[in-house]
Amino acid sequence: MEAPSLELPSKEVLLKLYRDLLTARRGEAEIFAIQSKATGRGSGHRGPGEEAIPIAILNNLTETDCFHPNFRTYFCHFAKPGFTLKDAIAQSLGRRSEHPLIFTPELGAMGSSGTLGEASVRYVGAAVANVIQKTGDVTVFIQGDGASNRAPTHEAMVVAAAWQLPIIFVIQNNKYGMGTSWRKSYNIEDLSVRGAGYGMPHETVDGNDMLNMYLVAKKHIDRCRAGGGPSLICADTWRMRAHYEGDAQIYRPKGEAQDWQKYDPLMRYEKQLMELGVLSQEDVDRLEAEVIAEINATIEEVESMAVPSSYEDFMASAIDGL
Ligand SMILES: Cc1ncc(C[n+]2csc(CCOP(=O)(O)OP(=O)(O)O)c2C)c(N)n1
Ligand SMILES: [Mg+2]
Repeated sequence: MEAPSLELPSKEVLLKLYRDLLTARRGEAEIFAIQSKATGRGSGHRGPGEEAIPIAILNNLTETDCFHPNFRTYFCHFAKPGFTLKDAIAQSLGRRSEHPLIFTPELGAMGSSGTLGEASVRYVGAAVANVIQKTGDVTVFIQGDGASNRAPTHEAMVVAAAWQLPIIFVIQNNKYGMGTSWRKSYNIEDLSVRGAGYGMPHETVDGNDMLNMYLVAKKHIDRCRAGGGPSLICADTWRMRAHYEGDAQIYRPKGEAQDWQKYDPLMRYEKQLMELGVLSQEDVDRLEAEVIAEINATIEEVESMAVPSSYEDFMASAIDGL
């Protein structure tokens, strides 16, 4: 693929990306603090530092496009048109949300699986349905570097390329699958080159560079929407935290995560917007206050909602729709 167009998105888009990135970072941290307090210990798979990948993609999708996130950055789903911050917070705090993130077919969330890799074939199915129904919608399927090594993913890519389906596969390469470095899992440097073997355009991008990630995602999504078929993007990032909170990370060189903080997409993007003259320090302070206020107000609203009595109750709006 050729380099993304150097044309800058409008100021409105640049600032929307910043606000979404900030909301994802602060929102996930608030939710984690509440969950830790409730359980008495930190747990969960956290993804700070990886948010620019889904945020860039979601800002290029429509309400009816299909989207599957990597589980680690699930919270970012609020940025998909049709979903809201309240949906993401309600789901994270175990309340019934209007649009369950995991399964709201009318907004392109077609379900997932705790068995990594399995969902890839499901989303190929969604792409087939979009072709048959001539919706013009595209599908973006993100998964981690570890999950991308699984057999269903390969089957999905073979079929997607053979049938030229409107689907984009994205590898969120944070360099680890649990305690195993990608160096021990792959004998290639650039994971995107696998696309050549399937017969689809492929590209590697710095997934911590918000603007470039947005431009690359836009290029592939526009191409796919115009009937150009599938492609594979490898978005490089870093897992800044443990696999799960509490994991002692004995498999990781000391200080590695701290070193990686200098590649933090939020800090980098903030600096870039300031250099472009799009953002001032006053804007940063104002947006920070606005985002925190919005998150706190939404948490308060969600915490006043009843706790579902069963899983069926929790998922009721999705199940009713079937
Ligand atoms: C088929 C399967 N094997 C193993 C697991 C256990 N498991 C959960 S998360 C994980 C690591 C996944 O790594 P990656 O896809 O790179 O995502 P990351 O955690 O880095 O975001 C593993 C092995 C699983 N859920 N499913
Ligand atoms: Mg990984």
